[in-house]
Amino acid sequence: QSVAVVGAPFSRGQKRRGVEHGPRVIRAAGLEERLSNMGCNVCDYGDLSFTHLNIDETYKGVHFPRTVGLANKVLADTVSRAVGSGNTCVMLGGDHSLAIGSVQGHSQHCPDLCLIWVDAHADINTPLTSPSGNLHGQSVAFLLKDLQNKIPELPGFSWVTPCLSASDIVYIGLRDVDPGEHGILKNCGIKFFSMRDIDHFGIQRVMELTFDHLLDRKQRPIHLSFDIDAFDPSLAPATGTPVIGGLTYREGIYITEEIHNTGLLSAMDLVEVNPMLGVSQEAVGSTASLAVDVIASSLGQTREGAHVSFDKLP
Ligand code: DIR
Ligand code: MN
Ligand code: MN
Ligand code: MN
Repeated sequence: QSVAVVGAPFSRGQKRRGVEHGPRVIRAAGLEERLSNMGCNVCDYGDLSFTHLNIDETYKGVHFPRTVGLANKVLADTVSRAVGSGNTCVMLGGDHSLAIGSVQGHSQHCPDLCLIWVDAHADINTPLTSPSGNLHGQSVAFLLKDLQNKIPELPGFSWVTPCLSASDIVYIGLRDVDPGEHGILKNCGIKFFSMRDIDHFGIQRVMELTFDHLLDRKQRPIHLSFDIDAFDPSLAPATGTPVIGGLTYREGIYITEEIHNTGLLSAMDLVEVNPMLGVSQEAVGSTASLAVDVIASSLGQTREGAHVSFDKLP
């Protein structure tokens, strides 16, 4: 299979610098060699260059709306091109506001896509419910048709057209949800599996229920948006908003193995790796290497092993 890697060194969707170096450390952890060794045909789109506008005043409490809007437009065009050329697109963030452009660009070629959002956070605040004003905590709100009458028009966002219905989304791993977000999830009837639900059902049942919800009526392309802070901070320390009590390594990899096994993964994001927040070189290295494992597993690396045909054995 053909895989496009798109680096998105961008951090204005939140306040901590450093997450713009995510693509560099994920590449340095050996991403492309891993994918090539698995038999993927890797097409590297390089790192996008984003414009940081000098004048970008906070608007209705939202920080850097024009800069975030413009960066996401550039990303959307690139993801659209990558998917349109027949690739599975892998976007390396950068902060999670980049999912706006990634999902939007993906939906240009796959209008019936569904979204699996693996994260400690729901990222579904509107500009008016956001406690922080950070756009990385609002990405899903801009993509949801059901929420448009609750969202003020932001400068830089006029090109965004919401492409998802509430029933097209499943969350996995939630454990830090703001009151406004919880109201939106409940009110729109969005399917979510919090860490408590994973404790209750087990990850195997959670994945069955996820696919029942998204794929029961028809097969459709999957967009996986994976925030590294879904993992427990002991596994992914180098990230901006760690929350105790996260996914184990085995739960995280089970999620991506199951997504691969559907054969429907069409684009994915791996976001919020911030090498400036690791307390040591090892902390950064293990977080980046975990990111590589998540991507490789999403694209077909298995724990049970793989083989070439038996008659080619020496
Ligand atoms: C919080 C934090 N819900 C916010 N969100 C984060 O700012 O809206 N998302 N950290 O990854
Ligand atoms: Mn997130
Ligand atoms: Mn998060
Ligand atoms: Mn396969």
